[in-house]
Amino acid sequence: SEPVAVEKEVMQNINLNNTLNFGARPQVKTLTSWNAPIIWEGMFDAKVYDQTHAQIHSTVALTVFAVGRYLDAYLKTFLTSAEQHFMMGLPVTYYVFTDVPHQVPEIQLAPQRSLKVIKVEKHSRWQDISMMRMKTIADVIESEIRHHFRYVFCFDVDQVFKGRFGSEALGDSVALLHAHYYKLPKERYTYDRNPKSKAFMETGDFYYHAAIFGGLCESVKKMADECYLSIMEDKINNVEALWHDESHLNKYFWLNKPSRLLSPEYCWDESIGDKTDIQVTRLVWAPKHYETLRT
Ligand code: 2GW
Ligand code: MN
Repeated sequence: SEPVAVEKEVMQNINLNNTLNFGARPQVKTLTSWNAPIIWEGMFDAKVYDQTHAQIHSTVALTVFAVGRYLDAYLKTFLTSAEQHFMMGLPVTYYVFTDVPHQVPEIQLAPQRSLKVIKVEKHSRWQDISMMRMKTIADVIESEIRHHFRYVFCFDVDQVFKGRFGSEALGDSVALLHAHYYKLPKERYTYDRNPKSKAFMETGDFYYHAAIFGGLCESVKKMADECYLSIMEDKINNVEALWHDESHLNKYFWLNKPSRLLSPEYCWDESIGDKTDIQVTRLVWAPKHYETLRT
């Protein structure tokens, strides 16, 4: 049946079964002002989520870009760790985008899981490597992913799965709270502040991290399309948003509220000293080697 209807049914059942316990984490915010849940460890019953999504045959595509030196530096660890922790029990296909397809490592995949390599160009500016992902993601959802998968999740490659990253993360439109900003006052959010950019915003709800976003194919397609359009309009006007695609993503989610938010447990930076809220690290930032990778 129609995907959006199916999704509503799933989420309704899950909420009816009362499996999101908003009071389980009194020290952190678990609900937004527009009533979207913010997922923290302890709030959900993993079994109920997994069973429900298995019953309605949820399927997930994961997109990841490994262009240039990022392939050797990060891809193998990203994929092998995803095989241990990402959406276990559900059919998953990895879409790896790279300029060097023959260098994609051989990974042992569990049953019902597969990997597809798609060749992309290597843009000469790293800002474009990052921003142009929006265009590629939109195109591949349209031409392929939406025909085979209900959900699509888009990841930076410079990270490692360490714990369950499961079906509780699935939702209509999913955004991630940035580990460095979730505790800071709004004045310190690094939104784009240049009125000439399409990403310009004066205030917002949260500071979202572009390292992970996802949702139903049609939601992610719409988001990627809009971000790409804004990025191109900026190029015509000779401006670039402060944090590139991430600035545009923040603007998009300000105007189009996500239906589900992931806590920083879903993308933690281990160099952050204050870990009091983090009961489980599901994914962590890989060490950066800017000197060697960004030259
Ligand atoms: C990126 C920056 C500098 C040099 C190289 C690259 C690069 C990025 C590259 O050579 N090859 C490549 O495949 N990428 C892809 O773009 C890769 O998937 C990587 O994870 C992603 C974003 O670049 P990254 O991870 O170095 O940037 P971060 O961790 O600072 O990312 C945040 O800000 C970015 C915009 O500046 C994006 O919004 C990103 O989604 C954010 O997490
Ligand atoms: Mn990154």
